[in-house]
Amino acid sequence: MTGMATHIDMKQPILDKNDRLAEENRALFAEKHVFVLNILASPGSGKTSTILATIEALRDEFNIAVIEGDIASSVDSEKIKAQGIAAVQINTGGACHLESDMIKRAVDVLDLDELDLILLENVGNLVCPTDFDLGENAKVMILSVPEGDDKPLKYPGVFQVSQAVVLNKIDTMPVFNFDQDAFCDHVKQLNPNAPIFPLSATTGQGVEAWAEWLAERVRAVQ
Ligand SMILES: Nc1nc2c(ncn2[C@@H]2O[C@H](COP(=O)(O)OP(=O)(O)O)[C@@H](O)[C@H]2O)c(=O)[nH]1
Ligand SMILES: [Mg+2]
Repeated sequence: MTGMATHIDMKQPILDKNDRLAEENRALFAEKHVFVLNILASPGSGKTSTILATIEALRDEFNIAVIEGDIASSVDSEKIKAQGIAAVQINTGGACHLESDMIKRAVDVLDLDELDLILLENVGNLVCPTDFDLGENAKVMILSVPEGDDKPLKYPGVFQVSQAVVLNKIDTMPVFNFDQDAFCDHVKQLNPNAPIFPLSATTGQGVEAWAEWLAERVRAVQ
């Protein structure tokens, strides 16, 4: 029997189930005319800060809710609620990404008839969330200046699946050796069509252009 190998693919059945439920989510979001943005990034890159800045830029035009994915705690959803925005916290209890059944349960507690936009903060991780379709309208990734300009070379998948790339913390550029031209070149090689939005979630610089890109897409599903 030498040379015989049995290959059991554990990943595929999980993805099949995930993709089926993602399609159900997508159909529900389309029926309710709500745009869902899946935000992928490392821990500390500024997902919550960018979500808060985006809310401030768009809350006059759209009704917005947030779904927060974390391994543990409700720290982020409390920050969102403090701004008067509906927020649902998902605790994955260890899993390094959100799956579509978690989103299905989270949107159950939101009034989709009243919403135009749901911002989804995925678990901080540049690898695991990449493979999981949640039924979202778009994936966007955030890379922050302190993480370094080489990250597209090391984590190509997340840059390839994203429809846009936010480069956050540009206010810290003077204290990090971040080569923005090299970063943009790496991103363009992986994903020529994704626009790159350099911004600072804390100073607000560059937020307007990013928010307008998103607003155009939200308007298109109304
Ligand atoms: N200087 C600077 N700090 C930022 C910026 N955005 C976020 N931060 C800080 O980075 C840390 C992590 O931000 P947070 O939004 O919680 O990141 P998350 O873990 O990706 O949700 C916090 O201390 C933020 O204040 C930015 O644009 N500039
Ligand atoms: Mg956060």
